Amino acid sequence: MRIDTFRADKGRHALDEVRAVLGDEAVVLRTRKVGREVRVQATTTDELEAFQRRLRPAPLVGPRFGRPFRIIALVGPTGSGKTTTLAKLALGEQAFGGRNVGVISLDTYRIGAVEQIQTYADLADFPLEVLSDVVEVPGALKRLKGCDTVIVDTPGRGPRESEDEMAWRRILKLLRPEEVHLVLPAGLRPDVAAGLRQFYAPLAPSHLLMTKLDEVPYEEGVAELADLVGLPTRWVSDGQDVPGDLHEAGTRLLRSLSHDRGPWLPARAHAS
Ligand SMILES: Nc1nc2c(ncn2[C@@H]2O[C@H](COP(=O)(O)OP(=O)(O)OP(=O)(O)O)[C@@H](O)[C@H]2O)c(=O)[nH]1
Ligand SMILES: [Mg+2]
Repeated sequence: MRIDTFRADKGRHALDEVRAVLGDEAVVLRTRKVGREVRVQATTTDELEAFQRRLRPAPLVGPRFGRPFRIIALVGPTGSGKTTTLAKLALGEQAFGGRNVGVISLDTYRIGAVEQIQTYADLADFPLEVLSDVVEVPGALKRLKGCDTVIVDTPGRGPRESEDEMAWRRILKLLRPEEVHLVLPAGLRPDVAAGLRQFYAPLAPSHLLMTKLDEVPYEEGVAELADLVGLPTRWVSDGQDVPGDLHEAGTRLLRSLSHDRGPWLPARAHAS
C-alpha cells in the first residue's frame, strides 16, 4: 500500500499539500508533531480498498480431503506465539471455542513443548495427538474423527534446522491442511519478515497470523507488515491472555493504520 508522508510548519499547510498531491480521494492516516514540524501520513481510498481486498480471507472452508474435519496448521519461527494462539483458537468464541476441536502437536523437539500443550488440552478437554513419525498419522486421524476442526501445532525452527528436525514437515505435508497460518510477531523488521515468508514458502502458507500487536508502539507499521507479507489474514493476537487476546484481523489492521498517539506504554504497564 502506498502511504505518503507530508511535512509542513502548520497542520493546515500539510493538509493542503495532501489534497494537492492525492486529490479528493485522500485519506489522512496519522498526524504527528515532530519538533516544529507537522507530519501527516496519507493514502487514497483506492489504495485502502485494495489493501483490504488483499488481506481479506475467504470464508472458512469445510473439510476438503475426504475426512470429517478441516485441518488448520500454525507454522512460524521460534517463540512467535504458535502454541498460545492455538489454545486461543481452540478455546475462544471468536474462533472455534465450544465446538469440536482436536489438536495435533508435531513439536516433540523443544523441552517442555508437550507439557505446554497438554496443559491446555487438560484445561479445555480437547483430544490431543502428539506425532513424531509419519506412520502415526492414520491412527491419529482415525481417533480424531469426531472433530469438526483439528488445529496443528508445529515446532519453531530457524534456518539452521537439521534434516532430522525436518521430519515434522513431512508429517504436515501428509496431513494436507486446508489452511496453513504463518504466525509472525507484529514487531518484526520488514526484511526479516520477508525472509521468513520465503523460508516457510515450501509449507505453502495460505494465511498470515500476526501476534504480539501489544508490543508494537501505536501498532505503527503493523498493517504495512501484513501488506508486505501479502497473505490473507483472519486473526491477530495482542496479548498473553487465553483465549481473550485474539481478534478478527480486518478491522483491527485498518484501525492500526490510524492509531491514536498518546504516550505509549506496553499493555502490562498500563494495567499495573
Ligand atoms: N505480549 C504477547 N505475548 C505473546 C502473544 N502471543 C504469545 N505470547 C507469548 O510469547 C511466548 C511464546 O509463546 P508460544 O506460544 O510458546 O510460542 P511458540 O511459537 O509456540 O514457541 P515455540 O514452540 O518455541 O516455537 C509466551 O510467553 C507467550 O505467552 C501476544 O500476542 N502478545
Ligand atoms: Mg510452541
